Amino acid sequence: MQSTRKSAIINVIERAARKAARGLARDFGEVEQLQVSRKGPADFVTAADLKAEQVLREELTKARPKFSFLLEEQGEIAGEDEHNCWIVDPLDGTTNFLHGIPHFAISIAHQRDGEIIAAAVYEPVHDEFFWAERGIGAYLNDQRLRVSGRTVLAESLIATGLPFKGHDPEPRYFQTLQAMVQEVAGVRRFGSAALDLAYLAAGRYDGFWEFGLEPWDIAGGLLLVREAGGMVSDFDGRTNVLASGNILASNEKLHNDLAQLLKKALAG
Ligand code: 2AM
Ligand code: CA
Repeated sequence: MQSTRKSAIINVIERAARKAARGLARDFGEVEQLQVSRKGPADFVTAADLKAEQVLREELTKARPKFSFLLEEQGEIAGEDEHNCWIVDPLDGTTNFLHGIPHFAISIAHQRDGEIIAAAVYEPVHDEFFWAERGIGAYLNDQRLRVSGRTVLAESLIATGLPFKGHDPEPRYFQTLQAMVQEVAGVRRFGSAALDLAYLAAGRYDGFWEFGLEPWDIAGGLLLVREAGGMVSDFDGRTNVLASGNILASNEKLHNDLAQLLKKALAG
């Protein structure tokens, strides 16, 4: 298995992610106890999410004091350096976390002049640190990642995200879901877009599509997929998915078939 030495920027990202994850792991242990209380753990989880974001902001600022931020909870924070920005989701898969389901992650991406050039998605429960650097590759811990080699839709496992409460409903989503389930081996909805993309980069899933995601959900994962040899676009084939939030990602061989399937479903 090929391995590589992590660059300074990846080390910065890893240190911050691991520090924030220690707090999240402690809080995740508490969540289970709170399930039985009448109010449930909602406020507790909101506090855990905010705390993790604050740790990430502090750690990343310590290492790169001038960088700007786009944070899920605190929004945009202009730094002295407008060219370099951290795009951070402190807890992707919040609903899983809230219900005591061990499938959530921290996502951190370094964007320079609009391009994501370094990123990581860290899943603390299984200690899976997915990271990528532009032009260098994607890795899980120190193991090189490649997207799957599947070429046939009927054999492919495709991840997605369902519309959820509090978001504008996207009725066309169900047209795409209906078309997809008829053509592929299986569809999975695990509730963390960042991990969906990381798993795709690792060849566990063969494709992923979702409507209306936010930049922090996908900024880290899209570099993982691209550096693992996969393709990321919106449903019209454009590559700036951070702008639309509509995302189709897969290995190169399936991308066209999936794009056609979605196009047909959306037109129908
Ligand atoms: P979050 O956990 O950071 O909120 C899955 O569809 C994606 O949508 C996740 O990455 C998740 O990110 C986001 N999302 C926001 N609210 C959600 C909800 N109520 N249920 C499921 N996902 C939600
Ligand atoms: Ca998220």
